[in-house]
Amino acid sequence: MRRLNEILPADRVVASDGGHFIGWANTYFELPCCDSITLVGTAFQSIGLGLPSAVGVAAARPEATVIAVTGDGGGLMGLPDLDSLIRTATSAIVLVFNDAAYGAEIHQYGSQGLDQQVMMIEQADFALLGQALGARSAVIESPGDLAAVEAWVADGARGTFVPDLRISREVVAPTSWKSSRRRSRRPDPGARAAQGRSSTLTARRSSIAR
Ligand SMILES: Cc1ncc(C[n+]2csc(CCOP(=O)(O)OP(=O)(O)O)c2C)c(N)n1
Ligand SMILES: [Mg+2]
Repeated sequence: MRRLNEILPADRVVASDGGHFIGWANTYFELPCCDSITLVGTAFQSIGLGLPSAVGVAAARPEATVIAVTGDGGGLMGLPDLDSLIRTATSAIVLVFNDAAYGAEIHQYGSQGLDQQVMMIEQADFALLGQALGARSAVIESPGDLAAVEAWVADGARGTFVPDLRISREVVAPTSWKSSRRRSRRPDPGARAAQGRSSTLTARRSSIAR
């Protein structure tokens, strides 16, 4: 995410689905202004709305690069609007946090002993899906693979790029219910401050030129 923050155009606006990944964009991305991010998954408590919302954001802010953030679960639910985004956006990138699972369920409920089988998703290839619909795309398995995103930005960041971010299910976000419960049992002021920073809307004014 730090590397993507460096790579992506400074004039950016984020539309985020809900899921275990929910804290990453607002933690790591510098944003031009307080209205540069919409956490639609949080607002509606429903997954699957990230991609449709990105279509609206792209229509409203055609001069900016839209950063759509979704999981593989929510991304598959909103898949028809990946097509809408690719057909209509001037500049968009779809960050798919692909852990082949409903990760939030695993970390909240699977970790308490519930059967995780129903929380798994067969690995979907969002790079292929994006390509089939007319986007540029790449499977990203390590930071070095982000060179494909750099190349898209170097070409003017036009149209839509779909980086299929193959992530580990083992990494538990500090914003997750499980880790915040653990912290509340063993208070750690430093971690609490970090959680507060990442779980609130931290769309900070930054020195990024608009
Ligand atoms: C319509 C709907 N169904 C189910 C849920 C419960 N739910 C919240 S997060 C989540 C998992 C989302 O999976 P994914 O999009 O892959 O993101 P991940 O948690 O794996 O990062 C689910 C099923 C919900 N909020 N809305
Ligand atoms: Mg997932």
